[in-house]
Amino acid sequence: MRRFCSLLLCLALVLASALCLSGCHGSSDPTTSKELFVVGFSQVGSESDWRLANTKSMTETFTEDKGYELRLENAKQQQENQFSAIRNFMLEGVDCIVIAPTIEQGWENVLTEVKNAGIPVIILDRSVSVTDSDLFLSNFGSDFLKQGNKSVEWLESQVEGTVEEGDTLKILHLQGTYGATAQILRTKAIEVGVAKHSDWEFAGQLYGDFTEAKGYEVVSDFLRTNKDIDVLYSENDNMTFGAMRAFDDYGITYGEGGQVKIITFDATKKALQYCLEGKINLCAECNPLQGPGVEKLICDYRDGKEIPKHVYAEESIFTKDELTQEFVDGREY
Ligand code: GZL
Repeated sequence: MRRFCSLLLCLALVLASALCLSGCHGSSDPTTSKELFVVGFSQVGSESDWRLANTKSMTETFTEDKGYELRLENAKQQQENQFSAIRNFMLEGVDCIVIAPTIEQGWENVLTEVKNAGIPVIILDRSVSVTDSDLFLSNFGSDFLKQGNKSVEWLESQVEGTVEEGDTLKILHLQGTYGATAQILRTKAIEVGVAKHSDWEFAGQLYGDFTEAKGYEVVSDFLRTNKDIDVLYSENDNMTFGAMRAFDDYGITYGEGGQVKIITFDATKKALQYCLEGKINLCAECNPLQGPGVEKLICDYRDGKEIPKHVYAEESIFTKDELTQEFVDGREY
């Protein structure tokens, strides 16, 4: 009997050390860990070039040869679809759930269910508004307020002393999905800027839902009755591309030397190319290449390391002066 217990103890020690050594399957030799680490990923949708690049970054990171199975669910920008996907992930018993939330509100119940199921959650890109921050491991995303503030500071530097006495700087504001962190904080930055400058005003604040089609639709409708615009502040590149088409329809010039200065967010390759060509004045970068950062959080979690509650991507703003064709051609998204 004693020999049997000793054997059991040895087996337990061997198993424990094997588990410690395996660490994160992403870094271990997949041939030694037959079991794949299953990641359930609830993605906002496929509304923009940024989103497609974000999804690509995740699918290229969580691959089977690195020991992962990625289960991707596209919510088509509907939060209810995310709730269904997340509850299915729970029933399937995934090892981790990654959520790119459509909007900030409404997450308490489903995240509490996931927590009670003992499944770790990482919030990606935007944020969730919950009272208990233990409902998720970490939020890997962007500092949207910083993006907005840097853009407003640039606008201040461009227009200071140029607005004639008694006139105002007329800003057309294209907003993304209402309630999304990117919309909330990019809107906050420009609204604070308008409140700070008595000679700035909104020509209009239009809902573009982060899509090119909606951006074209609402700006075209607006231009039917109002063409007195000095600045377009557009909360993502795809809405900007739609607005540019609408400006073209009405013969309104934009960019360098044009009637309308264009500020846009994401800094996708297409927007940077327009910036290099002088058609867009400022691109505020929002980095979608978040897969590797999410994998590191998962690896650290599985290795028992401390996980930061917020991780922000490094981002810049670009004008024509900072760009070269080589730089734009070399961009990943
Ligand atoms: C920003 C992201 C936004 C992008 C849009 O991190 O949430 O959603 O700016 C995308 O292009 O639709």
